[in-house]
Amino acid sequence: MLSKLSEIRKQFETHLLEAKDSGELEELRVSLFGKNGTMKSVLKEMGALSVEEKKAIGAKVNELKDEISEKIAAKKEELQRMEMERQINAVPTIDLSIPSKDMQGSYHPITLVQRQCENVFKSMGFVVEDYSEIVSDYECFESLNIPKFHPARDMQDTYYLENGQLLKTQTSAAQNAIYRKYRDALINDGVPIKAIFPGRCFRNESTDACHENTFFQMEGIMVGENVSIANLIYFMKTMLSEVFRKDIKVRLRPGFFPFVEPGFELDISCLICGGEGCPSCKHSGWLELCPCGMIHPEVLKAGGIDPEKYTGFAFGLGMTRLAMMKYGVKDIRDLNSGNLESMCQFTDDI
Ligand code: FA5
Repeated sequence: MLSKLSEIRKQFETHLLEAKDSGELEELRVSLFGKNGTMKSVLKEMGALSVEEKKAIGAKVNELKDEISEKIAAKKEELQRMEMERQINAVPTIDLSIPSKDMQGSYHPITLVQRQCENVFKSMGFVVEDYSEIVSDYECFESLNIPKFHPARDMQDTYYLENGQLLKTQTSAAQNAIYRKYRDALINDGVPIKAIFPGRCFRNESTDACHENTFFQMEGIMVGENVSIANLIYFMKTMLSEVFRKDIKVRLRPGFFPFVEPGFELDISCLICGGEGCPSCKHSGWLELCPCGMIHPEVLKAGGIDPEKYTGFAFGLGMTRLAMMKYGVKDIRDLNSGNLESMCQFTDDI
């Protein structure tokens, strides 16, 4: 019996070495442990042995069974690894630097208007700042003179995170940090703060042709001595004429935002319908594009700037709507659709 077990071991070792894939390995396993397998016949033969012999031989049989099972498992892993390597090596090398024949990339319309606005403001001495999409309640609301009970904080509008932070609802959320970053240069060296900060905003709103729950704004601020509404109007006019490069009709009307006083709404005559009224402008002929105003003294104070000495303006340009108007996109939702065919048709100077 013992010589039979050692013969089985020898045969197994040979076949194990020969197994080239998991199919052959499985065949080997079945030939040993299957219903009519070698190990089964050994167990049957053990019936004829004495009790003492059964004890001694049984231990040897179990030892061999464990040894074979372990070796099969190890071989299986090795074969699977080799198979994976074979598959990886079979993938042809792709040179990602070769331009595609079928499709040439292009900038998204929002990127185009963002770059155009950035260029205009950079040429007028503004710095471009990047800011986090996740902000605190203080940054988005409190530092902006938006009290605890203000509806903008409502769960209906704001996406709150479990840790108490939130997805910024407006690029104004960066104002406080920017004041703090540049106030020393303003106070000590008299350098006015001039910054724009484009970014993605999130609001839990139902969508329509001119509202999305994810959209882009570009905030702009200027703070210094004697900064006035005249400066604000000058920069707004320059930005719009450089971006549109044609005459467009705008209107300025009073608007309320807790962080500016006075506050204005800058509307643009709808370029989709020529001011006649259509779904893109909610049939009013006008589209709210860039609310703005003179920065509220409390907001300057929160940023560590003395409102008795310094004044400033701020604006919050709706970049997604600007892209709609500039490129004649009738429905704002198309801009987030991921439809490459329609989004790749816009080429423009940036
Ligand atoms: C604000 O977000 C203020 N933070 C703007 C501001 C900044 C005012 C500085 C004064 C001083 P409002 O919620 O109106 O304001 O949004 C500003 C612009 O963002 C709108 O005019 C519009 O163009 C765009 N916008 C707002 N909500 C959406 C939306 N759901 N989908 C697309 N664009 C939107």
